[in-house]
Amino acid sequence: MAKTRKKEQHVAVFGESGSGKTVLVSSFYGAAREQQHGKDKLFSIVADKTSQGRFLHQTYLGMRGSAQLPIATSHDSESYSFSINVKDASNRKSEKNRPFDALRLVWHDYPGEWFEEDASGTEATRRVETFRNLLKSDVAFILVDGQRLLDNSGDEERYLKALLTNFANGLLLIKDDLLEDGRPFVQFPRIWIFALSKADLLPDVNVFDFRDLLVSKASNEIDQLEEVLAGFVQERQALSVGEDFVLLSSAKFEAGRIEVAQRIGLNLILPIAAMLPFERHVRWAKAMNGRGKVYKHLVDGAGAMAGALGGIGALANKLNNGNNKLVKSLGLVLTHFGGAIEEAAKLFGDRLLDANGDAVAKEEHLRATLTGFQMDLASGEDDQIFIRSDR
Ligand SMILES: Nc1nc2c(ncn2[C@@H]2O[C@H](COP(=O)(O)OP(=O)(O)O)[C@@H](O)[C@H]2O)c(=O)[nH]1
Ligand SMILES: [Mg+2]
Repeated sequence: MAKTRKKEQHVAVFGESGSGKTVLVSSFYGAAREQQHGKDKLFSIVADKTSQGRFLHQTYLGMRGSAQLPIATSHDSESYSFSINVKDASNRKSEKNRPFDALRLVWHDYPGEWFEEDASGTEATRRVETFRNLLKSDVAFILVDGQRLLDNSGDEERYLKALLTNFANGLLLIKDDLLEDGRPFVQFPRIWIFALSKADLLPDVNVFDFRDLLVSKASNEIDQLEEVLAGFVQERQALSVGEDFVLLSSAKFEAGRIEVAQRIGLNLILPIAAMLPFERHVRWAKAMNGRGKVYKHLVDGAGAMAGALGGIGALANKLNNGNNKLVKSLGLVLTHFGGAIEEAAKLFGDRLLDANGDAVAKEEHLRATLTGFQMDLASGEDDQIFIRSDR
């Protein structure tokens, strides 16, 4: 059997202890387990480590069956790896030219205590090591705890300012250890999304209200955070901090009951991880004057995705089939295939529906999955649970 080639997407989830990180990943995985037998499901989500998968599934079932909450595991950073396997087509030919066969989502949790408490010795070393994983992520979520907003109702700035300031300070503290010889990174999360966790507690708040709350109560702190993050990257114009927003709720929590079927925004996590960097990177690369390392980095991933979306045909697929010998010429990809990559990154409306329908009809399951993700993002926007930056 041919080896499955996976395109890896890492995401980082930052949140204070109790802000909902463990419940979120459990609910994400548990929901995937419940849906995997659907006949028209194009893909399945499987934990790469079976014991970890069982733990998440068990946590989910505990919530579903007996309203049991996961045991708090503060202070530990966890990484979870999931394979998103696309269903085999009955007609294998339809999948022959795809640049990759499956996706892998690697989900890194970063506990907020890391930003509130100083560490020293081996603990400090361990933290820096764990933060190195962060560098692989394109997208980072900063969780804003809906419960804490409720607790500070009318005075939300107290919580928001503290949250963002701690976070920015924590990043500054490890900056020197993280940056080798002080040189900013080419690869580092460049999309920082504010996510309202436990959104079920604030049923009247849509994503625009959430954004407006952050901007009106904590815009200085957002600016500061952006400044700090800009200090980590080369080409700071290729950075979005607090321009994308999403509402998340892992379940509806009531006294003695947890309605796991009532979720908000969890179905957007995978589309955000897979598709948001693609369209953003293409836009940034296009706006760049130079053709330096950052440009190459951005275009590298984008080319493969555009190929999978069927945007640029077999030649570009060859360029991007993971054959690094050819990566050198990737800088040329945007120049030569620029229009087509951009098209693929900007598919929306009727054209997106058509592309998805076409992929489904031809049993191009990877393309159908990815265009489906783009449709999910569009629905998220329509439903006012997701705002995507238009810069
Ligand atoms: N209302 C509501 N409560 C949640 C949600 N997610 C988590 N919680 C509550 O927050 C607590 C802490 O969640 P947990 O995932 O353990 O937080 P972590 O410390 O960030 O991993 C849980 O025990 C739940 O009571 C949610 O989506 N909605
Ligand atoms: Mg936890």
